[in-house]
Amino acid sequence: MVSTASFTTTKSEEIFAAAKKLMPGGVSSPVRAFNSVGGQPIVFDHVQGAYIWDVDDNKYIDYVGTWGPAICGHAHPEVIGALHYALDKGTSFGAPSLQENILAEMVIEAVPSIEMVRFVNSGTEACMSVLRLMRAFTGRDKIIKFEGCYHGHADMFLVKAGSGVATLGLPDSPGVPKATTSYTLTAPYNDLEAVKALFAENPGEIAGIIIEPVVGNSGFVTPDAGFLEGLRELTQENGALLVFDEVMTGFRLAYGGAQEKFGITPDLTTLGKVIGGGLPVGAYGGRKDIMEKVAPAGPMYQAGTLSGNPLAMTAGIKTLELLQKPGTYEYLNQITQQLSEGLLKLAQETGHTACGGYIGAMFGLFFTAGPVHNYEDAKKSDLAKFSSFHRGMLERGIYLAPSQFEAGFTSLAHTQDDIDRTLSAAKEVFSSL
Ligand code: KE4
Repeated sequence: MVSTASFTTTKSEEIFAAAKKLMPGGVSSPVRAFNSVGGQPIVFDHVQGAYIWDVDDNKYIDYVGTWGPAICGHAHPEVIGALHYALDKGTSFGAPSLQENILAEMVIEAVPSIEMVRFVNSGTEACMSVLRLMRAFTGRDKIIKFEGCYHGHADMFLVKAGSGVATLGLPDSPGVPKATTSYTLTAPYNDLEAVKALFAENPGEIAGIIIEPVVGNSGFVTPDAGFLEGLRELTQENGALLVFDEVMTGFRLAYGGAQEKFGITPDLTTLGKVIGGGLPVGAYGGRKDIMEKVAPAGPMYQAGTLSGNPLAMTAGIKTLELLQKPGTYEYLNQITQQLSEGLLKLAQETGHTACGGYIGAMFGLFFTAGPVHNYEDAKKSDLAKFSSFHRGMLERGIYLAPSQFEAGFTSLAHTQDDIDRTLSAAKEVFSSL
């Protein structure tokens, strides 16, 4: 156990101070700046398995996992080994490669809705491309998203978005023309009546719905019974498409993602994070009749210099091979259940009001009685207490997502001892709050 007295972040402070002069907020992505939890962001030196070492040589048990990709553990020797081999053959071709076929076959075989797939370089790119495809296929312009869900930073999604937008308390983002978001309709998560009303108010104009089937960007929020099924029926009744944004849940809740877990088949799915094994990959895929609209098979244009690059494909292939091993999701579910239920039990035993849960290798905790059904509920939780909890855990060598509006991630590298150590740190912190 790290002793809080010895916890120093001198080098992190120096490096981060310099970073702020070079890059906006000192980061390459806003949530990393710790703005919502306060205190000194940790500058990483290296990662391995379930662990992080910072530039001051503090070691942490990591529950962010670079926001999802590290589900097999950081720097998995088999992924690194495969990359060394691939590196000697070049870093990018800008031309077809066998690796793209292999990863495409694995994704198609794994994800129930995907008959054909296109690789891109991020979840944002996957979501913005799938939005264009929804519109191209239906000939309609309007879409429905849910408050507190995050589908990357493309203009049309920056409406009541979650993740870093929520973390920074941004109403939305400047620089996004009203015209761009005028076709983006929103509803509260888990509110089927609100969605029905939107279809009634916009007959024949809604291309489809895009949703996080389990939300990780308002904190961890699960769909109420019947909600996803209701969306599937509503979209079919209205000639609209249903898109599951599984950038976060894909290969994390089950090998076939949330759609396998819940038995709902969307028309299109977006992926990212895990399928890149830590290198930049996003993907969108689904029904063949829809995907064949995508250039050059069809007229809907989307392109990318580094899309499908052999290094990222290699890391993705090896990662999915590792996830295919028998017992993977039973293990992930078991350790995540122990962690999630252990945190809730300790919070309540130490007099804190808390709620939360887990599915597969994803979990969340709110300081409120709950249940948290949507973003409005999440915002009512005790954000100040979350910040103190985050800081206390960090000082004890436990690295949690630096925002209440994010989810936590476990990996195959987390051991029983890691979970036990995390819970004993949490007991100390809860008792100190
Ligand atoms: P990227 O462009 O960051 O690869 O993916 C965007 C995205 C799309 N859809 C969902 C459901 C997502 O969770 C994300 C990105 N997730 C955030 C964490 N909540 C990435 C971390 C960050 O923004 O720094």
